[in-house]
Amino acid sequence: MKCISCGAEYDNMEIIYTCKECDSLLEVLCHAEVSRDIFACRKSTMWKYKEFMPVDHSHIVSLEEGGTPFCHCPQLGDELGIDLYVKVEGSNPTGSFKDRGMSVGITKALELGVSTVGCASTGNTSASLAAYAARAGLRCIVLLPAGKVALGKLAQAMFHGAEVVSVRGNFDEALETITALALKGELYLLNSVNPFRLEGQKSIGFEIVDDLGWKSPDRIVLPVGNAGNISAIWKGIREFHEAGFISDLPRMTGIQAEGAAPIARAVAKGRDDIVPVENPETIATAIRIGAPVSAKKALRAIYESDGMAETVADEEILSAQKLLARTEGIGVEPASAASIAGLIKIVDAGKIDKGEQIVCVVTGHLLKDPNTAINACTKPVEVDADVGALSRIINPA
Ligand code: AN7
Repeated sequence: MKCISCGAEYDNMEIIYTCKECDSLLEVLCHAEVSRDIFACRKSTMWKYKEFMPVDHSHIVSLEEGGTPFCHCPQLGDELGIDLYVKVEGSNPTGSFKDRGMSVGITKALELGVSTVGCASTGNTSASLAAYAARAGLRCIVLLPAGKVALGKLAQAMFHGAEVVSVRGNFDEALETITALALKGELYLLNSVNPFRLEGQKSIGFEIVDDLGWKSPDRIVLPVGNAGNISAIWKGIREFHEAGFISDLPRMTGIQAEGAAPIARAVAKGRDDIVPVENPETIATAIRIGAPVSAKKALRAIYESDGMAETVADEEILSAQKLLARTEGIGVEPASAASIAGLIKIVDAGKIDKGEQIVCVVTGHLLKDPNTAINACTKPVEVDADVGALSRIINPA
């Protein structure tokens, strides 16, 4: 592992989350001498790219995550004047992209011989960690901001047997608390500050360029909360570029909710650090985060790739969520729809070229947050089981 700021290096078997010299973020160094042809005959999971997964391969903990649908979206794309693809991360085993990070993270936990894992979470991280910890037979502790976690995610964390603790406070406060516990050695922290999480999530970048026939799209657009995923995807893309598998690079475009947008605000000012948002608020509870841990890596990804960041209002998120569901049949949770909402906003503002090939990463499944989905619709009409009555309802006039 290497510090992204001062370059200090650490052994991969050391349990450490930030640099001991300067407290900055760590990344796992990864380099593989292989030909991309070896991937072709393998099963379509993220372990297809196992040479680029720097953990012990003798006891991989996997639910066959990755290999998610890569849907061309011509209806919505034509409307926007672009060539649009959507990477559907809701199709992972627990319904979000977090499974990629947890497969590597829990494999690493076994390699290190720890017995207890934990995280703070806006929901999806806890759902995923609970499932993978169950599979590995590890004790699992999750801290959730009280009253601010979507129902499906809470159900998953509880049902997979995690010890769920509701914290009076927001995600940032919960993360600070559990990090302190991890530093005391009471559990192995599997939030995305743990660089092994990002090693799994970088496979989204691998799959996108593989799906496109070893070509980079012009742009990758995704929601940004704690900022791990945008950092991970950029790391993956750069690794495949350095390996010579692709010759071009995408522009990384991060979308945040208006009420929780420290990274977008930093980019707007051209800064390379953030001012945390004290009381983040958005209907997209997954990205209701004010002090993104991986901000430094995310800003680097955006600037290095000549990308951009944008903010979207809750109403824009909800209308994009419905639009994607009703024009393309793809159901995503509100945070994921932020990528579509942001894309629409930057197209409308003329900030991107017509005809660009764009991949939106939609990070979590619609069913994660059933309450928001139901509240966005009108109540079903109730009718007796009678043909005449039903006829009058479907053909009023
Ligand atoms: C659906 O579960 O932070 O920028 O604790 O669930 O890598 O944080 C979730 C984040 C986007 C943001 N979309 O990704 C958690 C958590 C969905 C998410 C994000 C999350 P990052």
